[in-house]
Amino acid sequence: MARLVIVSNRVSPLRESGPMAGGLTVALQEAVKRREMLWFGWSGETSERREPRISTVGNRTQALIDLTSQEHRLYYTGFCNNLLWPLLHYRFGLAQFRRAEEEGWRAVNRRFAEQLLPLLREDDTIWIHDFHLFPLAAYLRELGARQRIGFYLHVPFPPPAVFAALPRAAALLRDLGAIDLIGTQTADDAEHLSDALRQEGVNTPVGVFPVGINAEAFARAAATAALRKDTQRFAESLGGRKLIFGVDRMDYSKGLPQRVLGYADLLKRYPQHRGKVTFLQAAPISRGEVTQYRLLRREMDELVGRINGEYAEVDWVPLRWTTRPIPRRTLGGYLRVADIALVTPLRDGMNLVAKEFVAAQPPEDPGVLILSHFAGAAREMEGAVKVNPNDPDEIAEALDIAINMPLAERRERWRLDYDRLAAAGPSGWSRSFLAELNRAEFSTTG
Ligand code: ADQ
Repeated sequence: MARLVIVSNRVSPLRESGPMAGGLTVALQEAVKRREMLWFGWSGETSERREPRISTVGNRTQALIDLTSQEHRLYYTGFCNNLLWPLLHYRFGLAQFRRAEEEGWRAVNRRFAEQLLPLLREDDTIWIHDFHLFPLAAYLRELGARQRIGFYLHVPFPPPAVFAALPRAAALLRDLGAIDLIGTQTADDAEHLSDALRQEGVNTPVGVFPVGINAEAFARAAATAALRKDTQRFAESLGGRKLIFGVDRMDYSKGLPQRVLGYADLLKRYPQHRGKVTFLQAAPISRGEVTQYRLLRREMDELVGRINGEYAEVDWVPLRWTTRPIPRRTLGGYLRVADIALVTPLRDGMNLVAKEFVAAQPPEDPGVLILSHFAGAAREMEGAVKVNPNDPDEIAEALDIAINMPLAERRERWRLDYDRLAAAGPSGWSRSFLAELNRAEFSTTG
């Protein structure tokens, strides 16, 4: 089998097994398990060093490059986080465009291409990940790369009229013509992207490949984690109350303020639940160098303080709030202990937490998933209670329904979603993408 070359902004630690944090690396873990592969990307460090650091464990090689602090500011903080992220999540009101950042972003993509090229073999299959690296395939082709190149977009793609707000959007779309197959999370994303490409006369095929998880392995790990001392101590601290659980990167796409306001509405409109539930929201700080993220943190700190101030009893804290990351082996245990998962992004490519919650639940007494219509996962999770995440009242009503839901209905809903997750198999997503890429017409090399 040909070697697989993965290129992504960040690269997960070089380990042969064991779970890793972060949506993209979690998703890719299964893809790279047995195959010979090279993973190329940014080390996460800034320095003036140019040469990649190359290391190998078993059949996995990784090549990491440092960014200079200027590259980091223009490419990562600037163009990726201040512009593309909000734009792709339908929030162009938050997007800040600066031409110097666009140029810095292109320069880093060109540098990725130049430094990756000498590491390539003729029969490699190249798989590029996410919006950070939109123009990379075009630069690789410019330098003469003739390998098959796939691209996967982990985040949503908005309707073409929204995307057109981006200066030089047309040039970016034409760059995607260098790719042999593009994958998206949902049919909507694929349709939007295909329409935008068609308007520029670009014919790259776009297919739908929803990211999944290894449901059976996650279920086993969660069952083990639930027996650990820290999970047990946490479960005891709930004092028999129902646990509502939210866990996200601290990001404005995740709908956190609306979510805690929804919980406050529950306590106000359904006072019978006061003292009977605890809501734990974990949201580790992410992209702290971006102003919007700092503002969100302040807003959340204030909101949580106000809600607790209003509803707490001397022996009951309604809302537990932590901005510290939860170790992955513990997280599975918390997801198992939770009675309700509150997953309410305003926009999300997929959302793996929704899938992890379903996988972690005990089949004999499963909890309820409350899920935003605007997460890619909503297309697949038919058993979830769906909400419009913009409406705190609707979130409160969904919480009341979930708290009161009879066991038989919980089982029925959970079974529907778990079976679907498990049916995809441990590496269904990457396998189906790579198989399709293999079949894709090899237009670029003729
Ligand atoms: P993310 O935006 O990072 O991913 P998500 O899909 O939910 O979002 O993945 C987050 C991962 O990190 C999950 O595996 C979760 O368990 C873990 N995680 C989240 N909060 C954590 C915490 N407090 N402590 C420890 N672990 C935590 C991007 C896209 C998504 C898409 C994925 C994969 O934005 O829409 O689903 O890529 O394609």
